[in-house]
Amino acid sequence: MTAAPLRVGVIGVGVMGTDHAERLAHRVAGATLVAVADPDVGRAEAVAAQLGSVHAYVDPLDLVADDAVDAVVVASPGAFHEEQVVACIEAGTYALCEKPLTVDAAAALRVVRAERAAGRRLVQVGFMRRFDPEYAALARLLDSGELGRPLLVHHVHRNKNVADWFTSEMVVRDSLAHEVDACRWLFGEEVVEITVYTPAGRTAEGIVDPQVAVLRMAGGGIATCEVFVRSGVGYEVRCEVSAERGNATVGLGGGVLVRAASRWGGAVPDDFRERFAAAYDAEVRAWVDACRRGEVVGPTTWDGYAATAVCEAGVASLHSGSPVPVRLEDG
Ligand code: ISE
Repeated sequence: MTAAPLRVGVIGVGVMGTDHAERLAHRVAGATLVAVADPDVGRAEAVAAQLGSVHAYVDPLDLVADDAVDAVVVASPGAFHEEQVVACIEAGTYALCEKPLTVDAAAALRVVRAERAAGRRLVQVGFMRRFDPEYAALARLLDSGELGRPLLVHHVHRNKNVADWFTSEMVVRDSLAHEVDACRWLFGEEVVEITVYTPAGRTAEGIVDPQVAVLRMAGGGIATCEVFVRSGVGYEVRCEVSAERGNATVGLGGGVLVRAASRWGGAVPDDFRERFAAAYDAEVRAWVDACRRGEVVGPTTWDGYAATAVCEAGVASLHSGSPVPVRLEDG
């Protein structure tokens, strides 16, 4: 581990980028936020001014080229990730790329190949659930073999609401992407087929919502994933695994569950920044610590590619209503 702090730049200071910039500025030991970039120069300057002596860039590639930047968090919209992450790889700069790695599978595969050509890992993909204490405990429990082989996984993923520019395809690519990664991680296998079902005739404010995806895993396991982005309730993420010798559930917590006055329940957080605050902190801390040791940990570009490929097939299934096979290309 080097004694010097890791000098980090953040590309894209929308909701998630600003959250990461604040985290890096205030809550991650061993990291210093040195730069932000956003095409909205007013926004970049406002975040920079608020967080100390931080340089504001308009062009993200100028941030990557800055010698004072050791590592980059890529939190721009997914359509820009390929160019920005590949620029980091070519500069030999560590990157933590928010999910999805890219919007389409061909682009994700190009990122996998660019990193392979560099000859070493430089990219961590931001599937933060792997750093959530409850999910991590669930993965360890499954790894221990105590419950035997996982057979079924049931996911619930509900947002209170989403922006008016959110589309039906984004329910798959942006939201379901988390469940796809969680399934690959918990089963330890690739997804071989996806079917996306929708309640007949229901669209809400122009998008097909909720959606239910059924994933078939290479080893025969099955996952069901409800994604409901305008549930109106709050942010709810749960996962239940049925295995050969028992089952396990995470995501019911969120603090103390009260049983009183014929009522059972607790608080429901409003959004993912609150629900997964500890996971995001742990994810970014793990990334910073690894970069300072000269390593990269966590989800790989291959994980990012596989999730994107499954979601691409999911979008095809959303449109056709039929199962769509997933075929991963050799990286
Ligand atoms: C958003 O991009 C996220 O990553 C959140 O975790 C997810 O819950 C939300 O549905 C996505 O839009």
